Amino acid sequence: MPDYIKPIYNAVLNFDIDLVKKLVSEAIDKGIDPIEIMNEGLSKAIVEIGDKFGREEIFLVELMVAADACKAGVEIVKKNILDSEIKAEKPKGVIVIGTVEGDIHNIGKDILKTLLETSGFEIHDIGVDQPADNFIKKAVSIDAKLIGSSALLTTTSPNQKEIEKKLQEAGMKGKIKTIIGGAATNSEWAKEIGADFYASTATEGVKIIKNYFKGE
Ligand code: B12
Repeated sequence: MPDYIKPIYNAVLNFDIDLVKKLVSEAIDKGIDPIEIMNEGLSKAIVEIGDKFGREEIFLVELMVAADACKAGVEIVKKNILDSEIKAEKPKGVIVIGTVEGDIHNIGKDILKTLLETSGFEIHDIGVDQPADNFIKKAVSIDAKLIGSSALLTTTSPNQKEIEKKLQEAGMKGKIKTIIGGAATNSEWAKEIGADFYASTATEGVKIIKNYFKGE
C-alpha cells in the first residue's frame, strides 16, 4: 500500500473520524488519485475492520464508527472531485441507484455514485432499504435507462431478483437495463436472475456503464 494511503487506512482502523477527514483532504490537495484513496485506503480498511469484528476483536459500536469514518472520507473525495471536474453539458446517461430492501449498507453504493457522477452521469440515488417497486417507479418517472442495485447480505440479494420480476411485470424489461453489485452478488447470480450487467467493483461498474451508454 502506498505511503500516503497507509495513514488513511490506519485512521479508519483507529476509528478516528477527524483524522480520516484531515488526511483525505490533504491527500486530495497533494493530487493523490481519489479512486486510490477510496479503493486502497477507505474500502480496504472497512473490510479489515469487518474481519476484526468477525474475529470478535472489536465491538459492533466500533465497526459502526469505522463505517462512519469511511463514509466521511468518501464524502470529502466526492465534494472535491465534483468541484474540480468539468461537468458534461449534457449528462452521459440517467441512472437510478440504491440499496435493496432490508439492507442498509451504503458505502459501496456511495463510491459507485461518486465515480459515476464524476464521469458525467446523472445519478438518482434512492437510498438504502428500498423495495423493488421504488427502483422502477423512480426510473420510469425520470426516464432512466439503467437501474443499479447494491446488496451486501445474502438475505437481501433476492430483492435484486424482485427488481427483474417487477420490471418484467411493468413491461419494462429490456427497456430499462439493470446492473447489480455488492458483496453478496456475483456474475452467476446476475445470470440466474436475468440482470443485464454485474460488476465486482465500482470502477469496473463505471467501465461497463460507460460502454453501455456509448452503444445506446
Ligand atoms: C461496514 C459494514 C456494516 C455497517 C454498514 C455501514 C454502512 N453505512 O454501510 C453496519 C455496522 C451498519 C453493518 C450492519 C450489518 N451487517 Co455488515 N458489514 C459491513 C462490512 C464490514 C463492510 C461493508 C463495506 O462497506 N465494504 C466496503 C465497500 C466499499 O464494499 P462493497 O459494499 O462490497 O462495495 C464495493 C463493490 O461491491 C461495488 N458495489 C457495491 N454496490 C454496488 C452496486 C452496483 C450496481 C455496482 C456496479 C457495484 C457495487 O462497489 C464497491 C467498491 O468497489 C461487511 C464485510 C465485508 N467484507 O463486506 C459486513 C457484512 C456485509 N455485514 C454483514 C452482516 C451480517 C450485517 C448485519 C446483519 C449485522 C447484524 N448482525 O446486525 C447488519 C445488517 C444491517 C442491514 N439490515 O443491512 C455480513 C453479511 C453476511 C452475508 N453474507 O449475508 C458481512 C459480509 C460481514 C460478515 N462477514 O459476516 N455492516
